[in-house]
Amino acid sequence: MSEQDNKLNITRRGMLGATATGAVLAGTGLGSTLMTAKQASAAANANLQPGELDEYYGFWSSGQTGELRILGFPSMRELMRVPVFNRCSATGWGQTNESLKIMTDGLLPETKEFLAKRGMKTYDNGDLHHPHMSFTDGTYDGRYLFMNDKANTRVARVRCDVMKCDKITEIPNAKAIHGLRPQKFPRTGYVFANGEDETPLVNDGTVLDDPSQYVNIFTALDGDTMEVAWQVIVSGNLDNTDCDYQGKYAYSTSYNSEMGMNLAEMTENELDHVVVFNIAEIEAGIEAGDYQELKGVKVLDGRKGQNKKYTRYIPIPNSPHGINTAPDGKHVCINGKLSPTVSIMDVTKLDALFESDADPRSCIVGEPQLGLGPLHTAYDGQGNAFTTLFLDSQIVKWNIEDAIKAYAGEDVDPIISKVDVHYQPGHNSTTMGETKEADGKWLISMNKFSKDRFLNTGPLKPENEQLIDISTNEMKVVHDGPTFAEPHDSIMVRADIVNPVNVWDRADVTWEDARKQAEADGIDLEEGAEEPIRDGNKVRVYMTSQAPTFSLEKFTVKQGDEVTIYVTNLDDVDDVTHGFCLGNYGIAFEVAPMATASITFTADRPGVHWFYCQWFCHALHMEMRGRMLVEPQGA
Ligand code: RUQ
Ligand code: CUA
Repeated sequence: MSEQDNKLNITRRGMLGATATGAVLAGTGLGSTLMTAKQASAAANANLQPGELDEYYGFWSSGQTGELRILGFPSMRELMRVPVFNRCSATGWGQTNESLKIMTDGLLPETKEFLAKRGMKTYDNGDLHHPHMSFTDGTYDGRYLFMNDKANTRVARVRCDVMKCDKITEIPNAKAIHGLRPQKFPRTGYVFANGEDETPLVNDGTVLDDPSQYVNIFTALDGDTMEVAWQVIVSGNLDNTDCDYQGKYAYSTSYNSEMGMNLAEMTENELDHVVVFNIAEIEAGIEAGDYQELKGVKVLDGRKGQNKKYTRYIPIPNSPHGINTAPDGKHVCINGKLSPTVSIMDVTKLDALFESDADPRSCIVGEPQLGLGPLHTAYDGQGNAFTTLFLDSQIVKWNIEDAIKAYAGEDVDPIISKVDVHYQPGHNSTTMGETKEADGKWLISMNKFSKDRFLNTGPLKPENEQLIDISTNEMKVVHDGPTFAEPHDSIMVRADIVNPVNVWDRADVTWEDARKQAEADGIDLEEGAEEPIRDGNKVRVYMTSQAPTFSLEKFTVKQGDEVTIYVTNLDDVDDVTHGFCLGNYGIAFEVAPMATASITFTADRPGVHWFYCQWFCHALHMEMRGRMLVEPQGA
């Protein structure tokens, strides 16, 4: 954004009767009587009438549940759960051949071996913190969503056309992928991912207590292929990450610059840092061969004291957490966590750090004191920032330019207003707030505790996500939304950007393996086969579904056969999803309109076994069933 635009924003903000007045009004409680017509109408459209559609899609993480959630926003109605790192009983995710291929293809060979010894094909848990959409030219483009798994060091991608996960990549060399952001400009491009836990560079069990051999790893994936593009070794634990609107830099907060192994050691220093990654220099370093190859990845050394142009370390008060680039394309807020401050970094001053070795703190242009426990900052696109205060249980609205002026010595208070939230907020997000199209309408405060806000559910309580109208200076909580474990982060995307299909395309790659196998068997997936195809002790059953019947009402296999069942849903109709559930075999999966899904299992229980459609599809849904006969061995 140009200087001029900034001035315009200040003027507009001035006209809304901002800063000092706003703070005074909020302080005296008078602000609450000043609900404008605009605010009243904004609050109204959070309560949609039956049949009305939301203005935004909300994409929610689910923490240790391991799935992605889709909400209608601002109504906060949960629309869908997309299984990613977890096992899903409804859809068969983690059980069908198609989902297992996605879940296992990107695992490291050593992980596959480790899991196989435990009788597992893939992990069935994950810890999904940060969902973010792909960008083109600084705003969401509706192609993909990317997300991290802190528990098992993976990054996943969800296709926005069908809202299903299509790639999961385990990140080698790093441990515990936490912060994650897609490149904003010119497009995604890279997906940046932080390794949070430090481990010995060669982690073979021979090193425990020698901190000098521990490293942390920053990873860039190629968002198109989901392969690791390069990695950089850094000093300190990487926490959250973001990148600029110019395509030049990514940056990560880093705590534990001490590389300590316990709490006392980790919080010893007064200053931790933000690591700035120079993308062009890193690409040049790879070109020049300045890397070591570790587990098939080109790894550059960007540690402190290496004096390479790959990284710079900017001192920031103790243990910074969230890092968020403002829609002005210029400022980045680094949230203090243990410090009551947010440090404002000016990205236009980063070139000097790399070119002339300027003082690393020279890019810090503001450091307002906002309250206790600042964790994450969101934006309204009008020059204002909204920061969560974990310890104060508040959101603080403040003005970026005023904070910069105050840092330069002017007598201005950047704080506009504060609102209480219930309780202990972590992330917050605003509508379109992490893009250059931030629109300043809504903010969600994602609170870690709900205590007394809902009917008691026993010792385990839901979290509480509070919808806040930010269309005026006086922020107003308009809705409480309880959620199950444990959304960390969310994005709100204008509905016109997201355009999923209603029916699968038969040419989709998801069931490519099934199509090839059918071709080899001389079968058309859309027709199915009247009899199972036998190939030694491997048996393949091809059936179709069309409400309210499966094409096979019965089939026979032998005890001990390895059976693969393919179901192709021929219902070319919106919302006519069928399912396939094989009783007492622990098998169930979804087959959406025009999709193929399959499963492979050993038929080791003799007898008659009913299979049924487990997705309500028709008045005769209960009758949509059939039998598998497993003949006993030796019969
Ligand atoms: S982090 S509560 Cu996992 Cu996003 Cu800040
Ligand atoms: Cu098909 Cu229920």
